[in-house]
Amino acid sequence: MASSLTTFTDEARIALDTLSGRATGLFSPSLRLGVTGLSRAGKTVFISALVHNLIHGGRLPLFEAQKSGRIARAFLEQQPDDAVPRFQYEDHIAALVNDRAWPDSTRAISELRLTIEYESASGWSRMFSSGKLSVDIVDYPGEWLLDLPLLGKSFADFSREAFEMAVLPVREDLSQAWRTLSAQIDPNADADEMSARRLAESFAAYLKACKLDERALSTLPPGRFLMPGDLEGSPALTFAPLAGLGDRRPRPGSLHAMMDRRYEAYKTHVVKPFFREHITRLDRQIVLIDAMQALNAGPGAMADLERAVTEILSCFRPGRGSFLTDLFSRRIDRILVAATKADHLHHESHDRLQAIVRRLADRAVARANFTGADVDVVAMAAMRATREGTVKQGRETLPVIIGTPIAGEKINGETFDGKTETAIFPGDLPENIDAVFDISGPDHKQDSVDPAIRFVRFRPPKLERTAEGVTLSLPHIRLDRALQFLIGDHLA
Ligand SMILES: Nc1nc2c(ncn2[C@@H]2O[C@H](COP(=O)(O)OP(=O)(O)OP(=O)(O)O)[C@@H](O)[C@H]2O)c(=O)[nH]1
Ligand SMILES: [Mg+2]
Repeated sequence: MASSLTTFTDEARIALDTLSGRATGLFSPSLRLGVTGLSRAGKTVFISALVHNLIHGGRLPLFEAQKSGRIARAFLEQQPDDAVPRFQYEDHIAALVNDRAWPDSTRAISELRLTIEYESASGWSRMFSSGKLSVDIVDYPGEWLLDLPLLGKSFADFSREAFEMAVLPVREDLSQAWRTLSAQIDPNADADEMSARRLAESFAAYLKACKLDERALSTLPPGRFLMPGDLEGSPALTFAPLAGLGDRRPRPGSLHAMMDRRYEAYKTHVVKPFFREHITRLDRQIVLIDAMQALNAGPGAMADLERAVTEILSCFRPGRGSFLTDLFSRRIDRILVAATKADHLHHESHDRLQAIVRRLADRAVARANFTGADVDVVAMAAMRATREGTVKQGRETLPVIIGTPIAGEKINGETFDGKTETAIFPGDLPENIDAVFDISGPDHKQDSVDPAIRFVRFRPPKLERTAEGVTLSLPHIRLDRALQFLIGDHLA
């Protein structure tokens, strides 16, 4: 009797907490926005530009609340999660604005709370809402997300797939050293730390080589082998797939048993907590992709990118029967797949880039075990590093983009010094989208076919300043469209 009474009061208290939590939520609603993408996709620049444009009232004509003057102010507040590193907004903006340098690579998760005070468009909503929305922006590596499918795989499955992927033509040479080492080691031999470490290091070196390869291969798990965060060197990261395991159960004390246990530890202590604590709490998600780099590298790289996007999408809204479904506490209802760096193309090609991303996303949605979220696409530049112009060549007038290439960048044998503004004819994206995806067509890097687009990296733009020395808003392409899709409806 007594114990059931305690249970009752506990439950009541929890229910009450939830209720009051809801009530506070009502007065200051929050929206968790996940920002992901493989490394160098443009996450840090996107978040910095988004926050700067909102705080400083940047030019955002497609962001309805801003355009109609309903945003009173936007400001940074303390983030709700004390254990997650803060997104270092001020440092990134200082690099972009003062040094005209791109921010450093960020290798782990971070978070920032941006609060927007606004006036509702309708009188009805004005009466019932606080006119305040906190957006919790969470930046995390896409590589970590690609680990989620591991939750449904045994060590034997993981090993088999790793070896299958390793002998694909695009990876065969890169995986050679690891496969050779692996062939010399007997999984059934006694466990020994040195063999485990040598295998793990060799396997990680192969994954890193894929990442650096100019064929722009996207990523294979485990993601922490590429982005260890603070786990570098821990036993949960000291494992590697083993060859020829079949369905054999590991002999206790063997290398096989040791690797199997560490793989399971990786899932339990790394993958699952990350998914539960971060992914399942998201409301909205943007997936940034570096389509420019993949396009430049050819259809093989596009296919690889498509595979990565498929896997990423299937993690967000797992369909019925997926082992991931049970873990979700909230539902992501909108996902934006965004190709950044559109400022490398003349605006005439922006719609083509967007059409290519749409095709990629559609195919990924169709293939992923995925239900129920709105997926939209955009070709954008979070920070526009170029302007447009024309150059006369004989009788022809060519559309060009003008910017300052980063020191050391090369085009047609010319090396840039990082100071000189240069006009570049970027080339056009093909009108026929199929060509971009056609794996049987020429792969630019393998044949010596000229790439469709010429790709140099530019420095961030020189910003105009007012007479008082205040920098004007950061230039962008379609950042406002992205914002409208991601948070616009919450400010209606
Ligand atoms: N021209 C142009 N370049 C961009 C833009 N966004 C990102 N870049 C380039 O892409 C690089 C990577 O951008 P980041 O924002 O640091 O990418 P990230 O996804 O945070 O990368 P990691 O932190 O390494 O995972 C930058 O250093 C720039 O060279 C953009 O809008 N325009
Ligand atoms: Mg980053």
